[in-house]
Amino acid sequence: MGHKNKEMKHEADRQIHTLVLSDTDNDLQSVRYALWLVGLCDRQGRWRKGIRHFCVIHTGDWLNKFNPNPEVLEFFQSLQASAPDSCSVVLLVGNHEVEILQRADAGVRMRLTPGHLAFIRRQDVLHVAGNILYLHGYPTLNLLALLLQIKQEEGGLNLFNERFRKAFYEGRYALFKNREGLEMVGDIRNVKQYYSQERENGEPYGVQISNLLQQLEIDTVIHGHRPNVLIQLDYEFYNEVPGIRIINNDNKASMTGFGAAVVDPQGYVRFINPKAMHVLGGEKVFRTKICRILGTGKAGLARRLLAGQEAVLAAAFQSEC
Ligand SMILES: [Mn+2]
Repeated sequence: MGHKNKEMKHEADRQIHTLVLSDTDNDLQSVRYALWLVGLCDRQGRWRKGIRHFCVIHTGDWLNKFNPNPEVLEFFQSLQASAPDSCSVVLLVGNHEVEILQRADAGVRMRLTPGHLAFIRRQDVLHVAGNILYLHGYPTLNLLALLLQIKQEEGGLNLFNERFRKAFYEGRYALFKNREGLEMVGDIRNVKQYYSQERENGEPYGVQISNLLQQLEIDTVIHGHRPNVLIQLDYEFYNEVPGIRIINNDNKASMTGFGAAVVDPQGYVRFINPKAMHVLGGEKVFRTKICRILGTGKAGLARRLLAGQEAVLAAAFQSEC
């Protein structure tokens, strides 16, 4: 890629707003609601006309692991396929999706067809945009060491996703069949203990992970997997993984009604949840404000909120949510 193209691509990256959903666990209602609330879709979950430069990322566990609902899978499939130009839908696999594939592989009967399972296998394990890493659970040493190796080989993220697919879905390294597979998507049993344990040189895993992330030029991790009551958790494990902002976006949306994070083109993160809505004065006001920030409001999908107003709203979001 030439220098000019690179710059243009960078420019395009910066204009993209991102909606992050997590752990919706077969619950379509909370997904449709969040998509409507930010002005991306109508009530039925169909893209509104005129939407540009938006990325929807689901950090995994879109399905229930014991009873995956084909309708839910097909909804995401169609959201992805019908995304307008300059928009995309990234569906990351969580441990639910991995476990569904494992169970199907073991011959367990479920409502998903081979076509549905093939759709899951085509989705990615992680996503990097700018200085943000999106994945289902917590970054592990294995995952980051592999990423760094690929980066040093000038392979880029596509190669990683390709490698992951081969390793897990084609069973090449047999990771798919055991616990290591789930650890790759960040499903660690005791995270605090994991980040606190020391390597042979006496350095805790968390510090090593922080170093690896910095070498990868990543300073923010957005993930789900571990439920929080009502609101998202910001600066999680900041003592254990210093210098890295880890955002846990799982606010148990299927129980609380809705939850999401919005990342603006400058990398500023806002949280959307029932508490934020309450603080800001209810659904109508909340939706209007969000849509104005995102440029998805009725007043014209092109116009953006004045800088001063945005700062006020940003402060409210930060202190309360
Ligand atoms: Mn999970």
